[in-house]
Amino acid sequence: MAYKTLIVEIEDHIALIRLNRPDALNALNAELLGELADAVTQADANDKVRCIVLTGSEKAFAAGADIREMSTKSFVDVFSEDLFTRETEAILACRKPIIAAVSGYALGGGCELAMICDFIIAADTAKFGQPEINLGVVAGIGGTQRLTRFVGKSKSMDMHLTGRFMDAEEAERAGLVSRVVPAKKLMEEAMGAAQKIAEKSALTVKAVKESVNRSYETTLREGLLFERRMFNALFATEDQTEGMAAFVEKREPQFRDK
Ligand code: DAK
Repeated sequence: MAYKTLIVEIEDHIALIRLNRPDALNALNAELLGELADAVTQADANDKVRCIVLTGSEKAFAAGADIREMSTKSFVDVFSEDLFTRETEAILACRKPIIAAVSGYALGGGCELAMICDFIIAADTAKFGQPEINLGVVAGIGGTQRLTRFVGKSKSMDMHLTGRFMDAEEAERAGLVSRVVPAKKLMEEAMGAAQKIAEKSALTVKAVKESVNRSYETTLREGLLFERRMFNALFATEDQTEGMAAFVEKREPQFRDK
């Protein structure tokens, strides 16, 4: 499907989704989020895709929800529409890994979108922030909850209450991003990480994603039980037999997703 606000390319088992509203610094409007939910759902259903990379432009991953589009809405509008909920739920439902490759601004909904992804690789030019307070609102796509879990209460409060931006170095120190690389190397690094994931067993990749995400949803005791059961269950797969045999035989494993 051709999109108006996205560029999607699928190559070597990786779906690269690029947000493409350059005139608005990739601000998230209803059209873009609808298209993004569709693109992620399609990639999840496509057997050729094993990993997804989500990126923006050099200047902006996304500068937030589209303030112009939101500015005329009433309580009744946002409550009735349940603004952005369906779209973000669709992205969260994706069982394949999604890497956010962030260059430039990731603000408000843009920062929240990056946090919805499975991990964030940042260019050294990246700037993260939750400046909704300057607009008289709070974050609305999970920012108060997810940022707090990533960076802790103190820094999350600081970001949400002052609206200040955090640079890539601080974001890495705080645990928001997994790696920081020079801007020129961002896509090479993100695609390289996606390629590595694409070489693994797709079954095990899904198991890892479910298990790590479980740590956000449940108690430690329940999470540990879930992990143990997942570990046990993988012994029913050919890929576990192959992975361990390959190690013992000192060769590369040939995973078949079985
Ligand atoms: N929305 C709409 N347009 C935006 C935009 C945004 N968030 N950010 C930038 N633009 C547009 C600018 O209006 C400008 O358009 P023109 O005037 O050229 O037509 C163009 O992009 C270039 O921006 P600037 O000229 O401002 O560029 P600068 O380099 O000078 O500044 C900046 C870059 C990122 C610092 C600045 O644009 C900025 O402060 N942008 C707004 C950042 C922001 O406040 N983001 C948070 C938005 S609020 C909810 C769901 C979601 C949310 C809330 C509730 N529910 C489900 C309940 C989320 C809220 C948000 O994200």
